[in-house]
Amino acid sequence: NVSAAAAVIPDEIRNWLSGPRPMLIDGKWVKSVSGKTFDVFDPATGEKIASVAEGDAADVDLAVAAARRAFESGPWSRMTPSERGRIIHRIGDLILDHADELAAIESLDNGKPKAVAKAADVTLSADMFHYMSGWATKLEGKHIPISALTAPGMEFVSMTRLEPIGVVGQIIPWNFPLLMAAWKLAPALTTGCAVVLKIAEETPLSALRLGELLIEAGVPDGVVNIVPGFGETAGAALAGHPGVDKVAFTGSTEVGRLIVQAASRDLKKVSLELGGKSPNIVLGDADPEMAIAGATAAIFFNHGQCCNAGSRLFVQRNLFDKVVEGIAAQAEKIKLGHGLNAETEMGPLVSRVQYDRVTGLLASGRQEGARAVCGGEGLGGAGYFVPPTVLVDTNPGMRVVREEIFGPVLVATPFDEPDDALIAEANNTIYGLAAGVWSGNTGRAHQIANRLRAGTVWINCYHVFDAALPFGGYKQSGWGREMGQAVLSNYLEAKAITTRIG
Ligand code: TXE
Repeated sequence: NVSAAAAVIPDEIRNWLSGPRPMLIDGKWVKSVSGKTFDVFDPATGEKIASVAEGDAADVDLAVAAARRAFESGPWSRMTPSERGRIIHRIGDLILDHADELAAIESLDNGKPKAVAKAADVTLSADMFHYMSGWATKLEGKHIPISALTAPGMEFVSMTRLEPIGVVGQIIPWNFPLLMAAWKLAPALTTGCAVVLKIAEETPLSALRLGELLIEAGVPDGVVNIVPGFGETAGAALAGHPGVDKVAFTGSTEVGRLIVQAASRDLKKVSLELGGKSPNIVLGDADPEMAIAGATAAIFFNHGQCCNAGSRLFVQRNLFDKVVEGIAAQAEKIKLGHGLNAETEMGPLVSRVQYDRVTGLLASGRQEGARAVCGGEGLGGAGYFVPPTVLVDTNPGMRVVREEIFGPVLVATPFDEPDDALIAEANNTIYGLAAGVWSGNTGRAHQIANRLRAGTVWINCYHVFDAALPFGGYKQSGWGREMGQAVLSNYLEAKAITTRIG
């Protein structure tokens, strides 16, 4: 079910990609200090589509210095909250004005269908800036009555003031390149921080285009610096840079540990959004058609390359065959192809490395005795296509059950009763990012939701994201929360000020 049609790259994007794309430092588009560039590939064909300035430690130094200047003495720190909020809101407007172009860039670079990029990635990115812009004027401290036991007879007024944490290093992955940039930049800008953003080497293009829109919106020079480059060079330099006050990272749990080590030298603040192996539980009283459609989307959306993908399906035995066959039937109808082709419903994985990782895990599943109800092997050829796969006959020790696959691969297991053993199995993972529960009995679903060790639980739905809702992980899925009011504390320091009044 793969469409062979060649993709047509829109002229404006072809022109934009015709020369090496520079990086953004101190409001200017510049080459890397080393003069080096790296190539970017279309994952549907394996062909080179662009070359991009390759940042490393020297560029990170310049970017951090620019951010420090902008934070300490630039117009940003003197701007009123309302002025800052208006600029952030304008970024959201500009993203919507350029929705079609951004979706096409995202599709070409990451592989996801353009219609999905437009409806999800671009729409949610704009909304993140719009939502966050409102908080710029609402970062309120408190007046706090104190007892001052060590100063009897004296009177005080005490208050807290919320201040930006300073210069922030942000490192993002390739699965939602524009949206991850928005999730990171919007709250940092709202709180008045200055940023160095290290974008993923697989997918640098949409965030570089976003950088142009930030300047157009009126973000002053140096407030946002965007450095494309590799993890071990640019990323590591940023995570350990003494001029950075806080590091915010989204990516693998393994690299999350390296970030913590690098940041620990000068005890930088760190927030992490890491991997997942999320349980999706279908109770015997669920509406089977709703559960089939929901579980299909839960795993196959974005080709399974979602940290919150519903990748471990537990179905009560009376519905197990029906639900698994239903998901497999839907999976077999999904049209694979180039993301820029209108009929494509699922694109390729992002890179050769990811293709090898996912197909390697599929091979381990086969060797350990898992059975593929549909899919099961990569398609080979120049593009990185893996068909939607459902595995059964698994056991809790298998690698495909334990490890985050980050591809379109579901493992499905039956259970007899929604009892303690089911909850224990659902929670039997080092991760704790998300979970789903499908049931006709909402009270029962809530009782299960309360016992799942995960930062997000969806009941009779999945992948419902909103800029107003906090998102993040329990256990090894991370530290802190993205989005909502909760993310603001990642970027703020609270200062207590006490004044003697008598
Ligand atoms: O992630 P990395 P990769 C998971 C998923 C996937 C696996 C590997 O399971 O299969 O990770 O993907 C930068 N210091 N997720 O290898 O390496 C890197 O340049 C500083 C889950 O692509 O974690 C990129 O910008 N930075 C995840 C970013 O880290 C470093 C999304 C993420 O890359 C670095 C992506 C270093 N030493 C993958 N090494 C999610 N939570 O959504 C790399 N980087």
